[in-house]
Amino acid sequence: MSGSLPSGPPSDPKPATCATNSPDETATTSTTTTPSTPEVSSLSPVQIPLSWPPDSSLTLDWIQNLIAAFDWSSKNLPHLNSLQSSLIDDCNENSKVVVVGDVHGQLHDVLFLLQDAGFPCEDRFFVFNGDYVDRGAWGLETFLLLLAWKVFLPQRVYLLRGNHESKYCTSVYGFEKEVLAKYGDKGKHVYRKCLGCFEGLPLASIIAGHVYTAHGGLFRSVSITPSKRTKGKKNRRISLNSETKLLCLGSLEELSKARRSVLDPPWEGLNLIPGDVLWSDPTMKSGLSPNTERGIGLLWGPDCTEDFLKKFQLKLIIRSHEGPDAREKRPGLGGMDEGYTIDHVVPSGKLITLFSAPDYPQFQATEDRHKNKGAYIVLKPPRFDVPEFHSFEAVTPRPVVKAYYDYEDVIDSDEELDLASMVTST
Ligand SMILES: [Mn+2]
Repeated sequence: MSGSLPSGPPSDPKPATCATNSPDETATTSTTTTPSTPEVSSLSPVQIPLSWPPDSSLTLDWIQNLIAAFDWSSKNLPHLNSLQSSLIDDCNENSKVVVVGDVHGQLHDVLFLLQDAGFPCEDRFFVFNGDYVDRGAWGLETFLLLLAWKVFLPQRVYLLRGNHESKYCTSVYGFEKEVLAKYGDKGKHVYRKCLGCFEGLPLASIIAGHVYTAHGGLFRSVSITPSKRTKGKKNRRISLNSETKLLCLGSLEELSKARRSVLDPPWEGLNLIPGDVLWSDPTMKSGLSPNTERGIGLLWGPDCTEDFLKKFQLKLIIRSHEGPDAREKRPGLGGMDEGYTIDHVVPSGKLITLFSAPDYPQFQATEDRHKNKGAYIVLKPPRFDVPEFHSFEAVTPRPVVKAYYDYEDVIDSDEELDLASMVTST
């Protein structure tokens, strides 16, 4: 990527294909895997610096080299510290869909997950549910690797947006500083390019017509209704459902019309759907209410899950966004020890929270770690609506590096969006 580097790891070619990467086909519906350090560094000779193929046609070899180069570099180079939805409807009887939750810059765990689930290929789709960067020290490598997979197999790899794919979050939780540290005088340019990518990421996906996935979850209706009292043009007022006491669930049509190209989703005004989709959380209390803990987005109850599933003939909602630290403060909802929770079970289906960063967060101020597992979900034909959970432990040891943010100060502040800071930073 920059500069010339010493020779890479020893050559030990071991070509990987879909077939050799397949997980155990006899896996039960819930498995736990204890990873050793992945063997990616021995996959092939590493070519560093990396260069974009002259004709822009990526190959499996190029991706393998990218994986090996990132893995090797993270362990051997000195650490620098200074729907809008995607409709995934071409699944067939041979397809599997792997859904992945928050990964937060934990590159080695992502490399393990890709090997354990098997690489994306003709018969294996991937839907990543956002929060690729921040907190962990390898957000840039993680995001670039996933982007490379997206470019290589655009119809098989789907990268949805998380709330951390924003200007505000990346300026507080480390990703901006990470990019500036890793790219030096080109850092600002690279960071701006990353923000441009974030703005373009889709907000949600519908898998095989049955499964809705989004980082935070459900969202409000923002349909504009003319006030009954005002018929004259002069006094014509609009009242938003969102600003009255009547918060109503939004429709997939409204989601598809929402303007997603915002550096930071607004928490007020007309364009509220992106903020809801990226920041909302489920609760056991009925109804829709403002998510006052976070300062943006909504809380929705089991009745809303049922309404949404039923109205759009869905069976499953898979969302992410809450790790073990967040779940400690959510009475009534399950803990994140296994990397997933089943939050709502209603007549039409289920709501699941999926979190794929094991032993999260990478940097913690206390010795008392959550030691949570991460998980990914595999959906299989014919209906793709019965989740098969795969839990996994963190890859150890992690390379020892310093954080790119002051984690002792902001460790809990993901709970509250600092609106004042957001105003000044945009
Ligand atoms: Mn999140």
